[in-house]
Amino acid sequence: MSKSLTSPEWFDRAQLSIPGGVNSPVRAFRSVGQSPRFIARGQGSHLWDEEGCEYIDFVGSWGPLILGHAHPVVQEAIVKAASSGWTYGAPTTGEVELAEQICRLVPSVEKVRLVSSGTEAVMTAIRLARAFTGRDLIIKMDGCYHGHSDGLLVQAGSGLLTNGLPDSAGVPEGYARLTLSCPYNDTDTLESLFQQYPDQIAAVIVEPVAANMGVVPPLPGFLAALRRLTQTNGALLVFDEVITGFRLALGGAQQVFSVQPDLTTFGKIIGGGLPMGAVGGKRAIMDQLAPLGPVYQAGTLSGNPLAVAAGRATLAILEQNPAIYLHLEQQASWLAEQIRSASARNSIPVTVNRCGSLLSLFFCPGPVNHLEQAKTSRTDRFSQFFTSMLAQGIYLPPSNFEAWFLSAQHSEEDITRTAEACATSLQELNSRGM
Ligand code: HOZ
Repeated sequence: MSKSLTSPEWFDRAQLSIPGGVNSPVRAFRSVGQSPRFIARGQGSHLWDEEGCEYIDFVGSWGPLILGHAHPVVQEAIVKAASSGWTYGAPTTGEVELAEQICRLVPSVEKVRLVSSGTEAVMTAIRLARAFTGRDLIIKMDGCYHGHSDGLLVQAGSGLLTNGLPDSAGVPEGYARLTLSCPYNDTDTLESLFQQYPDQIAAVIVEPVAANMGVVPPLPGFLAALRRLTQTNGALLVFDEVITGFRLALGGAQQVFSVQPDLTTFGKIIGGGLPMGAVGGKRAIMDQLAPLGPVYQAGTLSGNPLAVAAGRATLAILEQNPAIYLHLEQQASWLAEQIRSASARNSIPVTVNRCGSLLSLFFCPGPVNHLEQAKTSRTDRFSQFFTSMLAQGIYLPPSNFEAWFLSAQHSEEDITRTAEACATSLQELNSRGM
């Protein structure tokens, strides 16, 4: 029998056939000076790598797994759907029921189009906004990440921020010039952009809770100001709820902060961990989409039956168990408090930002309300912290600028062990004089 490979050996092998050895840059562990763990299995809140090491998982596939790994009800829904075939390129009843479910749960959404990823959802939202308003410019917030389409990589968060890239090669300059960028939580700059470009701005797109430069919640009144300024200036407001949708509440961040956008993009949780995205919003805007209207959008696997089955099962469980949100809130808030007190005990200045079950830790005194403040985090400290946490069996996102995701399966024991590991890691930083 051939000897099984370790994760580093798999990584060496992967780099021969996959650029950088990974199929998405955020998986590469580069910024934390390690090589990625190759995952063999996930169950509930835990992961096992190829070497059989067990971890408490706070990545959760970067957000979709609010119910944890291999939830039996979701698994059964996928298996049942697969037993009838898995793609037809023709409508299915499940798509209609999922669309109805989304429209019911998110009041600003009157119609929804299913696509295969958050990136696609955002591309479609921007195209719709341009067609609907007859304008070309869009405004995005520095440090927000809206997928990897041309035009949305300007001052973007996530892997670009982790790797120190201001934008991406290969995006024509003329195209990037159509994207104006504005600091998050800065209403004055936004107002002046509207003054500078009157009647030219099609949309403002924002993560209502930024979660790709670490977690940065909106300051009181920020989202309401976006709503007011877009309305006054004839632009659309697009909430990218790919991360926050169905995570902060059934109605997403827009429910939590009581601000209704014109368009919303979804991903992650709506597919229950299978590839799925969606764009939804007001009927008059959504009806611009082909085949009704002139805005073209299409996809061979859009509304894929397996993804629809996983998404419907996930949303149904969340809808039937609203206590999940309270549980997540309590677990995450307790963990955040524990990290804050461990940081004080060890004299390592840390800012823990949190919103619901999303949290992240910046190695700076804070506050962290926008990208420039996020960038003051001591990423060298984060790397040490990450390495120590991994050694203690805690699998965090391998970047200082990605959110930690809690799931409904994280037990009290998981959270207590994680808090203890954080305290140990901070103590190690202190004793190394870092
Ligand atoms: N958007 C996620 C990171 N913030 C994960 C997707 C990816 O880039 O792999």
